[in-house]
Amino acid sequence: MAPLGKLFGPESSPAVKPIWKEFSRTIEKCLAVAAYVDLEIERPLYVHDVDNKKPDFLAKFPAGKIPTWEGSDGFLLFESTAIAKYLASLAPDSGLLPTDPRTAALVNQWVSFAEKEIQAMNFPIYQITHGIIAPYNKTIHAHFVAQQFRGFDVVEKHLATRTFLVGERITLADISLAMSTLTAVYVTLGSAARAKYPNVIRHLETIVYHPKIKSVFGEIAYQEKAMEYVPPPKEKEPKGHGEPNPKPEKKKKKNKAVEEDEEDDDLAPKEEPKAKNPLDLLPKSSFNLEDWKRAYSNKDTRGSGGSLEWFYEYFDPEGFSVWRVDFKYNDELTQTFMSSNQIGGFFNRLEASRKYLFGSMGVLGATNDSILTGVLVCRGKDIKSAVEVAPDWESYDYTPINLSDVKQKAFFEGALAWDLEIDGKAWADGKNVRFLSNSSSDTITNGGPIQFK
Ligand SMILES: N[C@@H](CCC(=O)N[C@@H](CS)C(=O)NCC(=O)O)C(=O)O
Repeated sequence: MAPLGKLFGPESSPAVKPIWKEFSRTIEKCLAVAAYVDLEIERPLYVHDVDNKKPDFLAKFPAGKIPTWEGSDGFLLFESTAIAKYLASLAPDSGLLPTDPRTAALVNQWVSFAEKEIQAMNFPIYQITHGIIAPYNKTIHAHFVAQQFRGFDVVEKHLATRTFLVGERITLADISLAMSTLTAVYVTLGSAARAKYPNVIRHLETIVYHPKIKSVFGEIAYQEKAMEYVPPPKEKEPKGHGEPNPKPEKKKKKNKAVEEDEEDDDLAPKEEPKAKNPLDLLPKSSFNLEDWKRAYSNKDTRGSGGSLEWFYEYFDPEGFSVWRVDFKYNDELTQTFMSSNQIGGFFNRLEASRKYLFGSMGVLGATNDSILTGVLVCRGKDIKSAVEVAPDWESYDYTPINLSDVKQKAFFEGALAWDLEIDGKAWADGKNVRFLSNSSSDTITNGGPIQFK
C-alpha cells in the first residue's frame, strides 16, 4: 500500500537525541499512533530550523513548527495532537479514539490534562534551569515543578486501580500521557520523584514498551536527579583555591544632611544616566545587520541567491567584524543536548547586545566528545564591547576571521550553513543556536527577543 502521507519532523530513532527529543515529544506522539495502528507513513528527510524556515514549508504550515502532516491527497495539518488524532481516526477499530460520546470526552479530558497540566511545565523548567529564561529564579522553578507534580498527583491516584487512563485498553490519552511523562523523566522525575509516582511510572513503561510502540520511543533513560540549575562556568567557584571572597567594604557613615538629601533622591523618579556603548559612536555603516538577519533567515545559506551570496555583496568590513567563537572548556561538556542548552543560555545573556551582533554557533561531535564553536558578526572591531554584557563571555575565545583566507572563510560558511566539521566532529544536527530567526519579519525589525532554537 502506498504511504498515506508525509510526517515532517526530525529523525527520531532512539539513537538520535536532539534537544527536542528530550524536551518535546510532539512528533513521537504521532509516530506512536501510526505505529500502534499500523499506518504506513513517509518520513521525509528534514533538517530542523532549516526546512521549517523555507518559504514552501511556511506556505503550507505557517507556524513554521513541526510536526506537520501532508497527506498524499494534499491534506495539510499541523499541531501534534491534531495529527495524532487524525492518524488514529484513520484506524477506527484500533480503539485509540472511542466513539461513545462519554468515553470520547474522557479521552479528550486526559489528552488535555497530559498536555496542559504536565507537558506544559517541562519546557519552562528546562528553560529556567538552563539560563534561557534568565536570571535563574528558584521560586519560579519550584512553582512550575509544584504545578506539574499537582498534575502527577492526580494521575497517580487515578492509576492506582487502573492500567489505562480510560477503560481497559490503550487510547490516545495513554499515548499523550506517556509522551508527557517521558519528557518529565529528563526534567523533574529524578529517582526521588519516581519513587513518589510508582503508578505513573508503571503506566509510562506499559505504553512505551508496548510491542507495537517500543521502536518509536526506545529505552527509557531514567535520570538519577531532576534537572537542576547549572551556573555558567564563569560563575563557578575557582578550582583549588578555596580562598574566601573578600568582604564587601563597609559603607562609611554619612552625616545626616547627606542622608536626607539621598532619601529625597530616592523618592524622585530615577533616570539612569545611560552609558553609551562605544559601538553606538561608530561612523554609519552601509551594512544593515537587521537586513542581514532577515536574509539569513529567509534564504537558503549556500548556493546562488543564498544568504552567503547576500552577505558577501553587502558586508562592510570597516563597520563590522567577523569572529570565530570557541568555548574554552570543551572537556567539561557531556551530553550534546546539554551543550546546546549552554549556547542557548549564552546567547540569551547577550540579549542586551542584539543590535550589535549576529551569531551562529553549534555543538560538533557526540556525547562526551563535543565542542562548542561558531561565529559572531559584530558591529565595529571590538568584540569585547558587544559580548561583555554576558557574565560568562570570558568562557569563550574570540578570534577575528579573515574572510580573504580560504580556510577561515570555509569555517565561517560552515558555521552559517550548519555543516561545519572539525577533526571528524560533525555539526550535530538540530543542536545549534542562532540569533533571532523568528520567521516573522516584524519581530526582526522590532528587535524581538533572541530566540533559542
Ligand atoms: N503545539 C505544537 C508545538 C510544536 C513545537 O513546539 N515544535 C517545535 C519542535 S518540538 C518547533 O518546531 N519549533 C520551531 C520553532 O519554534 O521555530 C505541537 O504540539 O505540535
